[in-house]
Amino acid sequence: MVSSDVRTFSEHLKGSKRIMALLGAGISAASGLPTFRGAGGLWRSYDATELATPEAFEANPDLVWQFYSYRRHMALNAKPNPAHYALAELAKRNKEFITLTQNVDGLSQRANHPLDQLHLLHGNLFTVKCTSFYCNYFRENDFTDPIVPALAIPKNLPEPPPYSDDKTAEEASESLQNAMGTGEQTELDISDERIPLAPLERELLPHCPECKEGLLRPGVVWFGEALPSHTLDFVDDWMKEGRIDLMLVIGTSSRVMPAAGYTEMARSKGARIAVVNMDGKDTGPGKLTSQDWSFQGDAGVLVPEILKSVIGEI
Ligand code: BJW
Repeated sequence: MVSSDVRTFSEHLKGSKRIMALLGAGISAASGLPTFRGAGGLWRSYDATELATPEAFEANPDLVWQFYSYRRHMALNAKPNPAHYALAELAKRNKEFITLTQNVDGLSQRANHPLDQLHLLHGNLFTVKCTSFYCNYFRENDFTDPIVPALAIPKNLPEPPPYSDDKTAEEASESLQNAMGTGEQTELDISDERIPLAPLERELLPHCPECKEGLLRPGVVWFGEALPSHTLDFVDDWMKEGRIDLMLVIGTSSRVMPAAGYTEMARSKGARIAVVNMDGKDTGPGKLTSQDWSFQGDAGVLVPEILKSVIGEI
């Protein structure tokens, strides 16, 4: 039977050198970012994974950009949580620990996770690249929000004061300006399908500054696209280098390949597996054994707790 005993896990962790972690959207749930397949996995009426395809972008670039503009905005306004900091601390103390993240939100980077030990399997929301076949333009670390004015998240403007017979148009306009200046302007939640979204003309979407023709797209890996070859090669080489002591699988439904396949590959190199997940059934493609651990609950709470014997208090 799979264990949930922190004491035996801590003993194994203290003796482990070559450790690999696979992260998924659940680690950022405690930072307020929605996952793909759980609650919040719907964006407007769309399954979030339906928008993460080249076909969706081809058919509806404005909708897909609105989805990603919203995600960029959410990620920029979120903060790393104790799980991101705990893994960053483990990486600083153990140079043989590598993390493979499927997340594109930049929260591990913002927790100062050493970058040479953090490998992005599915790209980054803050990279953009040209979609033109002939152009290789890309830009990293673009944190402009909104990336173009047309993709701004609309504000919830106060009701305009009604025109009345005793007000001129100028007076009415002035009092509207005043109301907008002083009133609380909250952002609209554009994931809510009741909020109308205007279709955007193609020319208002981000365009390539180099070839001037291609649309820019988010630098993430969509279904059917290859993961970055330098990352896959690095992971393959690292795995071949020797026995693996421990594999941490944190906040992922382990449904998406090839990422999910790393857990069983690590097992075949000797690793014992520790899963941290809100859902006790999301334990990966293989079966956990009595040598493994499953910790059910919020990664934001559990990850610092299970790593405490090595990293101390976060
Ligand atoms: C908590 C929590 C809390 C909640 N605390 N836990 C082999 C077999 C079958 C199919 C394939 C195969 N190989 C390839 C495929 C096809 C496909 C695939 O895997 N399909 C499956 C769905 C069947 N794979 C691909 O297409 C990949 N490409 C590829 O293989 O290319 C081959 C190729 C080679 C050469 C040339 C061309 C092609 C690409 C996959 C790309 C995935 N992209 C996305 C979008 C990224 C951009 C974006 O963010 O928008 O990546 S889809 C989405 O899923 C995203 C995620 O990174 C990924 C994984 O999701 P994740 O992180 O696991 O999230 P959830 O929501 O699923 O789970 C959250 C978990 O957290 C749950 O378990 C919760 O319980 C838990 N949780 N709160 C702890 N507080």
